[in-house]
This record gives sequence, C-alpha cells and structure tokens, in this order.
Amino acid sequence: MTTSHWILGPGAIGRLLAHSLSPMAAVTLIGRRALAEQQWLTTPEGEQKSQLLNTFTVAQLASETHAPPAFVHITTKAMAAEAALESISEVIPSTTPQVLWQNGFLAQPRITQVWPGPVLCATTSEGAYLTGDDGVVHAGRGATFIGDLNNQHGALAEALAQTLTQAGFAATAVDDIRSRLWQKLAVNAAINPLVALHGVRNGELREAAYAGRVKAIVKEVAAIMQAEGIQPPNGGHGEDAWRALVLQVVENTANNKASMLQDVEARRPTEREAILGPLIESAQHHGLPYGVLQALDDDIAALEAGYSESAT
Ligand code: KPL
Repeated sequence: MTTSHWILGPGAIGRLLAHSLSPMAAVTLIGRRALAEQQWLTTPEGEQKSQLLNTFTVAQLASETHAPPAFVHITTKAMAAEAALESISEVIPSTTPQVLWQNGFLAQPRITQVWPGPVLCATTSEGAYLTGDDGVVHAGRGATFIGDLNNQHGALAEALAQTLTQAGFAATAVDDIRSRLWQKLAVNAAINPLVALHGVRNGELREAAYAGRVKAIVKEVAAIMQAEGIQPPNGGHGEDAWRALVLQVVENTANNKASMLQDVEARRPTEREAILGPLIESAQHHGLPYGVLQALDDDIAALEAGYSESAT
C-alpha cells in the first residue's frame, strides 16, 4: 500500500517535501489559500522540474471525506503550527502521526503534550526558498534528523527517516532530537535577530563590527544550554564551542538571507517567540542573565510593531 503524506503549510520546506515524496507516495499539499497544481522545483544543480501536486485548501479538506493519512507534516512557521493542526484535527483520527518541522522550541513541546497520537520532530539543514506561488528553489542539500521528545516512537521515526531518505533527503532517526532542536535554536538565536535588525546577509557577522555582539549573545546562550543539559557542539567546551559553531554556520551560509531577515523584509511576523522565547524563559527559570537576548527580542518586536505603522 502506498503511504500517504499530508503536508500542511506550502512554504519552502513543505513544497520541497511535496516534490520529493510525490513520485513515491500519495501526497496532499494543504494551504489556507488555493495553490496552483503545477509546481516547479529548481534542484541544487540548477535543473528545473515541474510536477502536478495534489493541492487542497483547509476548507476543501473539511468539506470532503478522505482516507486518513499515514503522516501529517506540519511545515508552517513555528507560531502557526498549533492553529494549523487545529484546523485539520476534525478530519483526521487523533492517532495520526504528526511530524513537526518548525524552528525553535515552541510548537514541539506544546503539540507533543496535547496531541494524543505520535508526534515526531524534524530538524533539517536543507536550504530552500520560494519563488512565488508555483516555484521552490532547493538551494542546498543538508541533513535531516527525526525523533520524538519522549523517545517513545523510535520505530516510527526510523520508518519515516527511511521514506525520506528514499525521497532524496539524507534523513536519520535519532534519540536526542531535543538536544538537536536546542542546538539549532542556539545558532538561530545568535544569527537571525542580528542579521534581521541590521538587514545584512549572514556572512556580514564575520566582520569585526559584529564580533562583540555575537560574543555577548553566545555567552548568554552557552550558559542557558548548560543549564538545559545540552552538550556543547563537536565535543568542544562551553562558550568557545558554541561560538565556533555559530561562526562555522555563518561561514557556510555567508550568502544567505536568514529566515528572520526574509520575514522582516516581507513584513511577516518573525519566529522570535519560538527562538528567543524559550531561551529567555529558560534563563528566567534557572536564574541566568538574559539581558542581551531580551534586548534583541524587544528590538525585533519593535520592528514588527512598526510594520503596520509605516503601512498606514
Ligand atoms: O537557519 C537559519 C535561518 O536562516 O533560519 C540559518 C542557520 C541562520 C541560516 O540562514
């Protein structure tokens, strides 16, 4: 029997997943508004491929009966994930496995707590961006890790990792997804707010002008990671290891516009709540300093508040 995957959120990762899984599985790509069925993918090698994808709106889905999917992939932004699941929860059995692809650590613990069925979390370094309503560019290949926060669904994570690997993702099932999500969050916290506030590509953070700010952020983040029991990356020690990881990601993604900068440029809400929020909350919980992180959060919040003001 063909496995069926519903993909909720036709952003860059959602569409990349849909293109990748469609040749081997029954895929339904679901959005709030209608999407063209003919969708284009530009591969990392620059090849253009088009596919007819099975696209649905949430409203259409609710008005028809469907065979339950084997997996629902939620590929919305972090703060939209819970509402997205809510919007389809009436049309799927409550035992349906969910796969959460969000950045940060906001949606994952919340949905794990409330959804009766299995909840897997995925973290990926696949690079992709949209080129309008019918196109996605797969900019760079990366690695994907899958697991659940309570380590209760190892076999399911393994099965999904195999399917995704057949579909072209380098996916691995892991038993330390919580650490991996926090590691990514640490890197995102050091890069995304700064580049979004200054309107620069990631590589700019190599410049001396940013060194002090990166150091100050990493100092707070490293202490929080230690309190959360997250090991420093690559077998290194403390703050230096975290700074080395951040600088390595800055180097590897020098030409990228980070997701938070893209959100700010498009005047969309950013993922600050999912990235800076859990760090600030953890610092408060453990009695650690978080003044630098709080200032970044306030500055991004002010930037977002300014969207509507300058539009009027
Ligand atoms: O994940 C990223 C993002 O843009 O959200 C980084 C690692 C910062 C790369 O741009």
